[in-house]
Parts: sequence; C-alpha cells; structure tokens
Amino acid sequence: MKVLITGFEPFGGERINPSYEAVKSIKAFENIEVIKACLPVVFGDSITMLEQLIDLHKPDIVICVGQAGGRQGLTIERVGINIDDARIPDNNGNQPIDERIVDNAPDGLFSNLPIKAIVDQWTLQDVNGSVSNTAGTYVCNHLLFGLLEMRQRKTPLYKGGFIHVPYIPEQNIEPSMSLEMITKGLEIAIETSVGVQVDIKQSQGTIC
Ligand code: PCA
Repeated sequence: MKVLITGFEPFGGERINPSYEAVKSIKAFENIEVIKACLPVVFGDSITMLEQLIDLHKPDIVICVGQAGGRQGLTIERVGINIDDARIPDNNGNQPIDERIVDNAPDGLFSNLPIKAIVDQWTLQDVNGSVSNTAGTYVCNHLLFGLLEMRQRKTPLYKGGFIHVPYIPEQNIEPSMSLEMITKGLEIAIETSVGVQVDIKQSQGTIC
C-alpha cells in the first residue's frame, strides 16, 4: 500500500504551517509506504504539483493536509466545492473571487476516505477530531476539489481526501493542539484509510 500525504508551506504571514510540520513527523510504517510532500499555497500550482506527484508515485491513497486556524481539533473534510473565493491573496498574489475551479465539472465532490471510521478511531485513541462539511473557499478547498476531480480521470483509482489541522502552540495563537497530537491523528488517518474499505455508518452530522 502506498500513501501520498501532503502538507502546505506557510501562508498569511505565518512562519510555519503545522500541516507540513506534522506530515514531516509521521513515523515509518511496516507495511505502508508513505510519501511526503510540501505544496505551495498557490491556486493552480498546488493542483498541478499534486497531479505530478500522483502520476509519478501512483499512490493507492492520497491525503492532503492544511492548517485551519481557529478550529479546536482535527477535521476531516467531507466535500470539496467547485469555487475559489479568496479572502487574502495566495503566496503568488492571486486572489480569485467566485471563480469555478474546473469548468464543466460538478459543483461539489465527496471525499472517498472512510471519514467516519477515521473520526471514530480518533475518538477511541483520544485525539480531538470531527467531520467537517466545509473546507472553506481558499487554497485547501481548491486542492481538495482538484484532487477529487482528477481522481475521476486517473488509473489506477485512488482514495482521496483532506484533513485540516489547528494551530500548534509554537504559533502562539489559540486554540492550538500539540504537534505530537496532530501527528498521531494523521498516523491514525493513514492506518484507517488503508484498513477500512467500506466506511462505517455512524451519525456524525450537525444541526444548524
Ligand atoms: N490552509 C489554507 C491554505 C493552506 C493551508 O494550510 C486553507 O485552509 O485554505
């Protein structure tokens, strides 16, 4: 089994991005080959680079990871939507507003990682985490939608999805979670994605 897991470079004036810090810290597994990469916080280029990595490594599973400042725990994203609406410019100065990511593609696409099983394992192993129903409209959602859209054109098919992580204490912004805890959560997500073929049916929905 081959897993490609990506983090992001820092953005928005931050010095580090906890997503790549945690990806770098992921342990070696016995039966799972893990390929790690850092992607630019740039519309377009992030998807292009991810596609090159997928074509090169032909992974069975792709998990992209990004920072969601302000969230308390890990969040596994259910859906990517086909829209860019940037509140701040990306690291190349692009600031698309209300632009479709891929023309002639659906408005939204669902992750096919076992998202409920991953949250269940996080809970069992004392990692604070939940399902999220929005990855926002910035580069993380852009990459998630790109990943799920290109999935439909790729052979062999891969499982793919996205995890948002909170700030880490080193960034001095609350709420935060320790790097060790975030890394543990990503390791659990990898093992669960490899081990679970059909997601569990468990209520993890929200009421507005
Ligand atoms: N978080 C941003 C982009 C890069 C990252 O780590 C986001 O949530 O869109």
